Amino acid sequence: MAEERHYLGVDLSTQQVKAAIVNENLQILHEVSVIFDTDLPEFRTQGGAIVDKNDPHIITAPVIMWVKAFDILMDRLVMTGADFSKIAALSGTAQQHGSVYWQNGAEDSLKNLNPSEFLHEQLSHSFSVSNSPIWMDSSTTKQCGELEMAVGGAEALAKITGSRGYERFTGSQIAKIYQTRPETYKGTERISLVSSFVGSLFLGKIAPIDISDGSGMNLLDIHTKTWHQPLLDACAPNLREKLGEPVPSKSVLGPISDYFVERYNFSKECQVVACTGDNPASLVGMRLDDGWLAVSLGTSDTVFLWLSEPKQVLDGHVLCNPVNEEAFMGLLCFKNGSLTRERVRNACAEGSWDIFNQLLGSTPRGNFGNMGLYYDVQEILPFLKGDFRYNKTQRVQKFTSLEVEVRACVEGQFIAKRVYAEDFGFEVGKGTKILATGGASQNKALLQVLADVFDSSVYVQEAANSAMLGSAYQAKHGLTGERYHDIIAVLPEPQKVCDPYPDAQEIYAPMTERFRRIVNELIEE
Ligand code: XUL
Repeated sequence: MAEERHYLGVDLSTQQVKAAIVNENLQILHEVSVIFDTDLPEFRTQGGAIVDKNDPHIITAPVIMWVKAFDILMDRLVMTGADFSKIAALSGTAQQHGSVYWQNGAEDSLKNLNPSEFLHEQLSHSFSVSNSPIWMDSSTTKQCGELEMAVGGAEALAKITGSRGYERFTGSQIAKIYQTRPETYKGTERISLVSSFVGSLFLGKIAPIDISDGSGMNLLDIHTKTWHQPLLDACAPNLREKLGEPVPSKSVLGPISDYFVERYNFSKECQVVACTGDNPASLVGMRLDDGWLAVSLGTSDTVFLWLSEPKQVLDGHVLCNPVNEEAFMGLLCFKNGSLTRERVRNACAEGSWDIFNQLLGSTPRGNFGNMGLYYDVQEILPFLKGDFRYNKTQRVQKFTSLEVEVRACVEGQFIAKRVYAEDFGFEVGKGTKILATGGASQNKALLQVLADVFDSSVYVQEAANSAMLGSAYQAKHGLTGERYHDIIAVLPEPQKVCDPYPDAQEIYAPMTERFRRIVNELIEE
């Protein structure tokens, strides 16, 4: 019967909720999605979010919209002919950092769901905060400062939790709710992350938070994998009880609730595996491993690293690794990705990628000593905005040719990634491999520069919906207890697209050092 076992993965992301059922070989059998703005227009979200009219820093999403989307999602899976009785295990993933506040008595409602009614009808009074703060919120600068102070500063907080205080992280969000709405906080039975909220719906009781998504809260000690009591105390009283104890990411939480058994014909034996954040789940979906670095080239560029040691950095995030409890993952978010590349393409290459690639190919590696940093919007890494151009010796207003500008943009973006990846302990050119994903990973000319800057071979693989698929793989991983490597071995190998040129390190090692010096000078200015 082993070949009959299927696995379900659900991803509650910012704009939509998606689900896929895979077979034992991790091939997709069914895939559906519900888009919040268009499938649930009554909630009037934009991109799944609501920006506060009076304060644009406050960004939320209606929790009951997520529940309603869940009802629709299940019905859409039914319509595709999904046979839920074959699902041996399921797991979920969600946008990181957002929080869900369960009203006193909510767990009773979850335990006693009537299978002939929708979830949203039965859970409409289960939430003490109807609009959940999500990762786009940036209204908690004050509370971030308080959390940092509680442990002796930003560096100390980063050392304990893997990140300095970030507004979107859940600890400061909970602190703000406690400070501004103490009665609401008091009336809250439990607090979930969006991922553990997904798990709770399937489990029919409040699911624990997993350690990987838990490390996006500024509350978890990533070394001991337990809550850090002084940080809990700095947020709000009795927080430990409301959060529950965190669990390893591949924990089996228990069987699916009777609601799903009776309403959708799930097997009573179907197990729920802990749900996690979308970035940890993507690491699983991209089948990242030791020695690999994944670069996602999209609207914003994201770098994922597998870390054996929790390297302390002030910029970027260290999260507990979702597949190996001993390991960690590094996460770097760069806001200026595709849109900046497109701006330079439009200015220099008549809006054509072909011309852009020809210009890139007509300049040598190292760009005759020219370097550029281009930030259309306030960049996180480094914290700069504007264009900064340098020739061999000094800062200049303009470059002498369009091709120099094109290469400066691409090299500058990739050198920045190398700098911050090195801060995480990533050693280039030591047999390390780069996995390129996202829209721009189709462009081989860009990938050649990536290979040279990192002195590493670059690979690509089909990685669409990596978080959703990662959660389906994690369901199998959790249930079977098989080694992660064995589970993912059935997936097609990533394809190598470029090797670095032999002189790559000679050229880019000094440029990386120069980039560091330039950034330090600009930041001091
Ligand atoms: C990561 C982050 C985002 C969300 C998006 O720190 O805030 O990537 O997880 O869903």
